[in-house]
Amino acid sequence: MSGIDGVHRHACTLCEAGCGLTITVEEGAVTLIRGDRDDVASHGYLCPKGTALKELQYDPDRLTRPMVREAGELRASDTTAAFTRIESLLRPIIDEHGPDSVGIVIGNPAVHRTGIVLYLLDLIAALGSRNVFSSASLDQIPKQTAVGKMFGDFYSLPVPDIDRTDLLIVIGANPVVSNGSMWTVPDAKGRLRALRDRGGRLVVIDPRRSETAELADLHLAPMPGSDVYLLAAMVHTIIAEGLVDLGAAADHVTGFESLAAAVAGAEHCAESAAARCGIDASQIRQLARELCAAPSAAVYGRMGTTTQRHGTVTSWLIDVLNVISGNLDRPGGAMFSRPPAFAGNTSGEPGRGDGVAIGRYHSRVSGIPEVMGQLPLACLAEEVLTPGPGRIRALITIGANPALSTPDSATMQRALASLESLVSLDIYENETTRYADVIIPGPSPLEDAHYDVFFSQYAVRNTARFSPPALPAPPGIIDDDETMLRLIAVVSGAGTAANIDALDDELTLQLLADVPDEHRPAILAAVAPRQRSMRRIDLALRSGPYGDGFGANPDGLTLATIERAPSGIDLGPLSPRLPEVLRTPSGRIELAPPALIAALSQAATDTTAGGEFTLIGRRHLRSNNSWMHNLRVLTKGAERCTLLIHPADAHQLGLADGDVAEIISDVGRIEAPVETDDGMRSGVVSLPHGWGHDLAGAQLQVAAERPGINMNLLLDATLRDTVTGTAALNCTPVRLTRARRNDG
Ligand SMILES: Nc1nc2c(c(=O)[nH]1)N[C@H]1C(S)=C(S)[C@@H](COP(=O)(O)OP(=O)(O)OC[C@H]3O[C@@H](n4cnc5c(=O)[nH]c(N)nc54)[C@H](O)[C@@H]3O)O[C@H]1N2
Ligand SMILES: Nc1nc2c(c(=O)[nH]1)N[C@H]1C(S)=C(S)[C@@H](COP(=O)(O)OP(=O)(O)OC[C@H]3O[C@@H](n4cnc5c(=O)[nH]c(N)nc54)[C@H](O)[C@@H]3O)O[C@H]1N2
Ligand code: SF4
Ligand SMILES: [Mo]
Repeated sequence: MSGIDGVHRHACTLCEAGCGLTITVEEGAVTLIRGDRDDVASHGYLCPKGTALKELQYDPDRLTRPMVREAGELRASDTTAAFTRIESLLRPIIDEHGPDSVGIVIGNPAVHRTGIVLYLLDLIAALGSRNVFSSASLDQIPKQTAVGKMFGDFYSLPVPDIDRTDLLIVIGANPVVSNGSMWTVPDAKGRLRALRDRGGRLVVIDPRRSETAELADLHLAPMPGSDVYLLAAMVHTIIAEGLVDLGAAADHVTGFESLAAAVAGAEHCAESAAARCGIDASQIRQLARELCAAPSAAVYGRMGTTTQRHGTVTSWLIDVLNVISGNLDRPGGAMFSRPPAFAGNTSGEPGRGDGVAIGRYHSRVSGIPEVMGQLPLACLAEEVLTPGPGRIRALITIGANPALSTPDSATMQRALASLESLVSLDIYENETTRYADVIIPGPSPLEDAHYDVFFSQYAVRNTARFSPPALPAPPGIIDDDETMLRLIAVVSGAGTAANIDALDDELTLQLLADVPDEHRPAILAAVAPRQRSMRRIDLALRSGPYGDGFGANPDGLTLATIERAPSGIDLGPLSPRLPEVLRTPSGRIELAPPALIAALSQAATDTTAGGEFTLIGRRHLRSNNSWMHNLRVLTKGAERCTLLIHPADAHQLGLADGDVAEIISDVGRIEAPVETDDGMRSGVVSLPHGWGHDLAGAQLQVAAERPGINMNLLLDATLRDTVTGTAALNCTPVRLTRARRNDG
């Protein structure tokens, strides 16, 4: 027996769905992980990655001590020595070359770690560097920019009300595999099936017949990168045919005339789009009419639409369609969540705000505008490798693996190797952290307390849930919030000896800057029993839209109330939020932001030539970006890092299943096994990302057995979204040849 034996409830923090888990611990060890049937959001669903948290917990390669480089080798060390080293590495660089000489790279897992997320802005402010990069700029910043301009907040993103909709149009997303992104929708597959069972329709627009398209009533396969034309033609059709119905948005919209003028031209009619997309004009028109005729409908787009040369414009047109078909903010349409904490659109003056600004500064080498205080990750390597004042000399990576995740990874790896110092918060010694001088590992997902700061903002139902740690962390590990506070102390010059509790008090007071002086003592007293992240969660919940207002609303939420409900508290279905959700200076939905109108006309004249084939990406249910390949329970079975190609294309090239193809782009060449798939659009090929675990120095025993190949070696880091500079990951021109025959 052990004191931790029993059944614990905890959120899975591996992806945005955040499924509720039950974790059985016997004799101090995890014996079983299942879906929590009582969970208010996921109702017992979990995917194979959730169960694999058990293998992650006991993975011998997972770091359980800080690592510090000594005599050229990373060796297990302790927290004091690690921070002393970090100070001696970073402070002299900051003192001599200024804060911009140290960059921060925030990766995907970081946004799932509460203790990291809640202190990121403090770390960035303490360092004072403009060179902040995150996986958001390999991913979603085009969408955030579009909604920011339309609704006034980068996080005000309408999501399909999937459980009530009559028609769902999914563009460039594969929620059956991804379980939703910027759309918190655990068990997306079950919900899509339920939609069809109740007579609703699912339309999927994707160059590949994805796992989601397999479930659809209609699958349209456009050329990659052509969605902007397809969507503009739908807007054109709806306006030209007099089908516009602004619905709930009618009294809250501005810019309709400019929008109508921008799409009126012949270049945006269905015939023009058909030629560029490779889809019949009649199908484009039909879909536009269907969208307007449905009792309720929602249009949703993700990676396939954001990581494109016209990603921001495409993302904007998706919500334009939601608005002009009368589906914004109506049940069954595209609705705004009302999360219990941390949302910009539930604080400040309802219905009006400062809006968003982008381009407050620009990247040094390519002059790319800042968005949300970040620069595109696709610009990181050039910022390290290009000499001159302001060059990045040192990096702090936080749950990020740019060596595999960024386009043109060969150049990225060269950049990492050339750094004067690299400090990594990470749980593995892998392709990126093998270059590190210091690695600070945090607790495993099951050893960590969790509150979902970001993804509750895009949820299909409003809920509140908190997970205390299910397991104790190893003795050599400190909580992520302590790591962040110590790092803040070091980069700000306060030093390793600083009192981090006093520092935390000071930073917490800054969070209350808008609160009148006379109210602060009572608020601080109310949350005083809590420390660090827990105090911030309590503060946010209590001042949030369902909060107890520190006593003003005694039945309202506090951290204590959600602690008493380990499977979460249901706060109800999505409900209309117009106009109070808006934070634009006009107090209206900006249907035609000038920068997006200009970018649309730029898209219309884009003549960028394609290649022989266009390479796109894909994900698999048993894989999670670049880092879960060290868990045999997930990687066993058929080879997944394969090149998907239409059988007719393969035949023409003399390629058969199992042959090895050489794939050549302007940037690199790689070899990958061929898998024919009649669900691929002809002329388009697909590879998954996050593979290539054969690099010397990485300590990933299992992953190295089946390393796969890194598709990012082929991608051009200068292929970027026209508005935000976000990497265009899904449209690389490539050539193919047969490298080797399948010899069995
Ligand atoms: N070609 C192509 N490239 C892509 C994509 C694509 O579709 N195609 N997708 C892009 C997208 S959307 C994203 S979000 C990025 C993701 O890429 P990254 O942001 O690099 O994220 P991951 O690959 O998920 O993992 C990054 C690191 O986090 C570490 N890690 C895991 N768990 C923890 C933890 O609990 N604590 C800490 N401190 N570290 C942890 C892992 O060991 C790993 O080193 O990749 C992008 N790259
Ligand atoms: N199992 C699993 N789940 C994950 C992840 C994972 O690695 N594994 N990663 C997580 C992360 S970080 C993210 S950001 C999300 C991503 O979530 P999604 O966006 O749902 O996932 P993707 O698989 O990238 O889906 C993109 C789809 O776009 C299609 N596509 C590519 N180019 C185009 C195009 O030009 N036009 C159109 N219309 N479609 C195109 C691709 O064929 C693919 O089916 O998933 C998250 N969930
Ligand atoms: S879908 Fe899978 S990985 Fe994502 S939260 Fe649920 S169990 Fe975890
Ligand atoms: Mo992502």
